[in-house]
Amino acid sequence: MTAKFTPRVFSGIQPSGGLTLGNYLGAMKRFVQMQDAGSHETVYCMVDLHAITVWQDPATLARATRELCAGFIASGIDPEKSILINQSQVPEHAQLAWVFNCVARMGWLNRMTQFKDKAGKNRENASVGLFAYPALMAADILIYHATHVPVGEDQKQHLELTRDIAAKFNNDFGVDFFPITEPVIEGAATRVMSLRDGSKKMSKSDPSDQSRINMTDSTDMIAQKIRKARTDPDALPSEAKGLEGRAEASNLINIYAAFADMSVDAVLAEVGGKQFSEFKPMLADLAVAKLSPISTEMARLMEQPDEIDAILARGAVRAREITAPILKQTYEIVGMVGA
Ligand code: AQP
Repeated sequence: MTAKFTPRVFSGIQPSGGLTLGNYLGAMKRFVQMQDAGSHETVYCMVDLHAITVWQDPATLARATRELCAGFIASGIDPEKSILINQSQVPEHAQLAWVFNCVARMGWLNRMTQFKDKAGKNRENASVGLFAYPALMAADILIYHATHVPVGEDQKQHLELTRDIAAKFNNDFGVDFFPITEPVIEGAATRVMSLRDGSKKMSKSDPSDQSRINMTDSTDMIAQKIRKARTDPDALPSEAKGLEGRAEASNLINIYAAFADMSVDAVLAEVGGKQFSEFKPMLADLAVAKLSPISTEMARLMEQPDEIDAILARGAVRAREITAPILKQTYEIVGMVGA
């Protein structure tokens, strides 16, 4: 079904706060690998329209968007090799989302666990945008006819919905227009967990700053957060099987494996038998070695906001060469006069 489509990767990150280690290992690091592999065109996006599905202070949102752009570049995204954009600067995302709001069913969106988690008990007070979030995400992907989407484990359900929307659109209108996109959920860090609670995902909106490592944390702060990370009293096992039922231990090993580009088994072969008091400083040293060049570069780029804005403006022009014709064809398929 996807054979006739140009191999193209799309993925995005919300500027809803500072970048976390979860975003970096689960998404950004893999975005760079896919860019450098050269087998696909790559489009990466700051999804500011998604961020406003919950309240954002305007000045903070603008700063977070530029900081996220700096994070992409500092992590290795090359705005010449990849198309790097801010979602609201490419209006076809929102235009296609409206069409998809009319394709997606209430029942489908009602099943989305992220909406349930984020809306909490007070669903009546959640924004309509938060409910419709997955239809906008489907539009983000399909406005590029993207064939592959690298994401963390938490986005799996939204990717399934994207596939359902594409299939229903194709079926409703008797076309083979949208690809059935493949999720790419790979690597040791598809789900980085909170440092305070191994059952919760590490998240930029967690009220506890100790629960996460921010990409802008100082080296001392990174080391301190890892030292204080919750663990159990047992020594580390020598094989992955020994991590079963030990969520916090498993999380720290996965983080190490992702940073070191090693398998979990290879890490455990090295550190099995060690106490956390010995392992945590090893992890802290590795995290600092990998993250501090990125945060230094982010800080440097943040001193040049005009350069960041120019990169995003150029990205939007390149993006619209792809998105404008796809929106036009969508409107023609749907029957919009003047498309
Ligand atoms: N903890 C995580 N482990 C692995 N991958 C993660 N991602 C996020 N957290 C983790 C991946 O990062 C990409 C961008 O996510 P997002 O910022 O658009 O939204 P999110 O998943 O809701 O991230 P946060 O940090 O939890 O943001 P808030 O707190 O604003 O909701 C996605 O590919 C995601 O899988």
